[in-house]
Amino acid sequence: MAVTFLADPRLFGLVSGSDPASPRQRHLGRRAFLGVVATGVSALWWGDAAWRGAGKLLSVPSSLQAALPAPGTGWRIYSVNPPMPTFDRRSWRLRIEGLVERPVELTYDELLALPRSEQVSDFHCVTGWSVPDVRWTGVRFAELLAPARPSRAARALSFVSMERPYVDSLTLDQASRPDAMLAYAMDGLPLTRPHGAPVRVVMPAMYGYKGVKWVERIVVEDRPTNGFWEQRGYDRNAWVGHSNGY
Ligand SMILES: Nc1nc2c(c(=O)[nH]1)N[C@H]1C(S)=C(S)[C@@H](COP(=O)(O)O)O[C@H]1N2
Ligand SMILES: [Mo]
Repeated sequence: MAVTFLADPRLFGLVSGSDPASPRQRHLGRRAFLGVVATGVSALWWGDAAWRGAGKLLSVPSSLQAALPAPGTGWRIYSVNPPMPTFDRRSWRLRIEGLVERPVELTYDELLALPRSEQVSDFHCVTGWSVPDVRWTGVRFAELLAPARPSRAARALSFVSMERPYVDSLTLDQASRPDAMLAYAMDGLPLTRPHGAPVRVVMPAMYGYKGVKWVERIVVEDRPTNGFWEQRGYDRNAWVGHSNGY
């Protein structure tokens, strides 16, 4: 495989800092967010004019999420429970379990040996920033799941991050979209630690919180369950432009 593990110099300096920040939210169900907004609205530290103009603004306690700008890239690095997980190529395994005939454990090299897909898609965070034309390389979920042989009752996938307690899910239909994948490279380089090394979920039609970083386990289930942000009021079906983050 052509992929080698290189540090991305654009992001290298970001790993050590961890200024906590509180992304603001608009148009979210008030009741669902009562717990979250209890700490009140804090400063929008990255100063996005579009957001200052938004009417109803809610905040998330800084203890729930750290954000770092990645200068020049358009990305902001999110993590709910710093420090970010570290990836050890030798000991890392991706486990696929749950409603399967054969639970599977893949090494990083085995993952890279699976049929590879590539795509260019836009990325949208529900807090209002986007990154156009991200080139992702990885494995389609159908290819990834085939060896585990999901049972007839299988309807959904839960993605469990090495970063506890971050988790999210997709229905099998959603995961079967031609632009959904488990990605191990971004813009031609292996995923960096801030972006979720070694693998993250890519679901361009939905907001970024569906894209679990530092994935270590995929659980096949009979129904989707609420992910980290969904337990805090965001829509599980996070369609860009058609969910409560819109
Ligand atoms: N494990 C984990 N995955 C995560 C998050 C997180 O905090 N922890 N944040 C999500 C959100 S809200 C967004 S917008 C993207 C941000 O991706 P980035 O940090 O690579 O910019 O990651 C998503 N995946
Ligand atoms: Mo996000």
